[in-house]
Amino acid sequence: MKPSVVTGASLGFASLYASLQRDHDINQRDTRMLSTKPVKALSHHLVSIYSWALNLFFGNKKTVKPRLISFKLCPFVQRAAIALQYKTVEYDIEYIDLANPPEWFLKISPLKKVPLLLVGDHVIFESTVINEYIDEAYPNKLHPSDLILRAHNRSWIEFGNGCTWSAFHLSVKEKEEDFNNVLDDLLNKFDQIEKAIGGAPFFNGSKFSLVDSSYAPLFQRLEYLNELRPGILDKKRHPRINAWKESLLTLNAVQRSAVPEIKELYHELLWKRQGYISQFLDEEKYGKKSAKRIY
Ligand SMILES: N[C@@H](CCC(=O)N[C@@H](CS)C(=O)NCC(=O)O)C(=O)O
Repeated sequence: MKPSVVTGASLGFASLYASLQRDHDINQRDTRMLSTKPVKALSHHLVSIYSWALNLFFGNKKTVKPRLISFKLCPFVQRAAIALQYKTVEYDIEYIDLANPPEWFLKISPLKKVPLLLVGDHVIFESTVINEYIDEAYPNKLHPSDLILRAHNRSWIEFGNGCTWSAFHLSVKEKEEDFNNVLDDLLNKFDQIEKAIGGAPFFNGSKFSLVDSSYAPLFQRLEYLNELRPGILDKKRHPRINAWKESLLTLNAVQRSAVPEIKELYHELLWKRQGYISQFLDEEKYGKKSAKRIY
């Protein structure tokens, strides 16, 4: 069902529910009013049903197709693509080159960063906010309905932001010692996540959530780094994280969330970044290094 229809239906039912609740409260407080109540209540309900039906049939049926502004290698964009894919939302995607960002992008992106989600004239930025929007706008909720569990999920998504930055630092640190310090820090963070995982195959157990969409791009990059320089993913130290990673990386929504040549592009990016890790790439394949670049 389209978001506008869902919104219309929800508004109608919410208003009907509020009206019934109000009547119930009034009836509880003042039984003297009962004689006039049924007529008033019925008219309230008819108005609610009528406005819901109007919304349903004549409301904004032309749902805007969201447009995701992306850079092919950005893990933060990929979080949004996973949420959209998992919910089977129709969306457009536009790739920009962060080494040479277009003028129109710099004008509309407040932080000059991807992802952006364009919804009509609105520009939504920051991956966690974008994913909250996607979850609220489209059916099949990914956030848990339980209030405290939802807050718990949000906390671990925030924690995952720091881990995603650690993966970035692993790709740029030039000295082995600095690389190892970042890795130690990441593995200590993983010790905490290991204890926070609530089940299998996903973070909360059987139901896929926004925590899963937040960590999958990180795990994908760590997998690539670990293939080059083993010791980043440690099954003995973090068995639950590694099982979680396996479940996520085989998921259709995750596989469709990035371009098919992502691994090759990621290797090229590592080469451009000239970090310690780039020495494990095949030098003959990439040729002479030019000046260090981040994108
Ligand atoms: N906190 C942001 C981080 C986004 C971010 O750092 N994106 C990078 C690409 S992965 C970017 O656009 N960098 C451009 C720049 O820093 O100039 C989010 O979660 O959306």
